[in-house]
Amino acid sequence: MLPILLTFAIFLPWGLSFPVIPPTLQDDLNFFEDYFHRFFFTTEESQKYSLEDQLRFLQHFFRLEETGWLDEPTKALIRQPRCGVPDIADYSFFPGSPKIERNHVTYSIYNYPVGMKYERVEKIILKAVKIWSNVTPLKFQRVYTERSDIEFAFLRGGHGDGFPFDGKGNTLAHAFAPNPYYQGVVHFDRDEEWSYSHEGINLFLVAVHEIGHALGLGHSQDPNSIMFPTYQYQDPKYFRLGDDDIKGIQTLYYSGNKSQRVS
Ligand code: TQI
Ligand code: CA
Ligand code: ZN
Ligand code: ZN
Repeated sequence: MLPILLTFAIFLPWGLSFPVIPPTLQDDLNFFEDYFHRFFFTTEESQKYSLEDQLRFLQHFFRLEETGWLDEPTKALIRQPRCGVPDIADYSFFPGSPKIERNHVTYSIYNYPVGMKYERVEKIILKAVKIWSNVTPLKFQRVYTERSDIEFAFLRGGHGDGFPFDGKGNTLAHAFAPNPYYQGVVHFDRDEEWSYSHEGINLFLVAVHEIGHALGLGHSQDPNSIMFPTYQYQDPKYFRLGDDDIKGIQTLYYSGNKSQRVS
């Protein structure tokens, strides 16, 4: 009899303080899903992936250990305060508002897409970084060394970073959020039909969008923003950032204080 009583005595307090489904877990999962839709895929897109895959995606993206679990470091990351930006703003940042911590930013170009002259690709990337340096304290410099702050590359299929490209169509490119420990990258899917014009996919427009990500901007809800998550052709000759893009990037880079603490 004694062992049974003992078991009871030990488990009773636990039974009282933890209901069958811990409400905090459900909260955390809901929070994660909202968060994921906000920063990564749309609700529709994420139905293609299991929760575990989404967690791995997020963990890879932020260079956390890829457990596929909503573990403590991951919970801490998604619960990080989202700076003091009011909800009326359409732009978004990555959690913790990471940004490039130097004003002098070097970039390199690893290779070029098929069918485009390299001089023109160089000009397009230069023009795309200028779009952002015009409205920030950042100065970009093209370098030919292996170590650069941002590397541009045109890669096909699986290319070693855990985010394989998918052939012509669908995913066009990706960029990682700024991280003090890793080189920034902007990868373009080599299988896309990259172009200077309205045919195929306009390289300049996608480059501006991806550089926005590489500098720390997430997607914007404002359809006039280049960070809006759908591709819409416009003539690069007359391209201007949306007001929302400018507000977003300036909030990030003119915040004065390095550490973006919220009261
Ligand atoms: N590539 C996605 C993108 O850059 C990858 C991605 C999804 C992403 N969510 C992210 C990257 C959050 C950083 C942060 O948006 S994409 C467009 C647009 C893509 C899409 O291939 O779908 C552009 C790449 F906006 F046109 F839809 C570039 Cl411009
Ligand atoms: Ca593709
Ligand atoms: Zn990649
Ligand atoms: Zn994007």
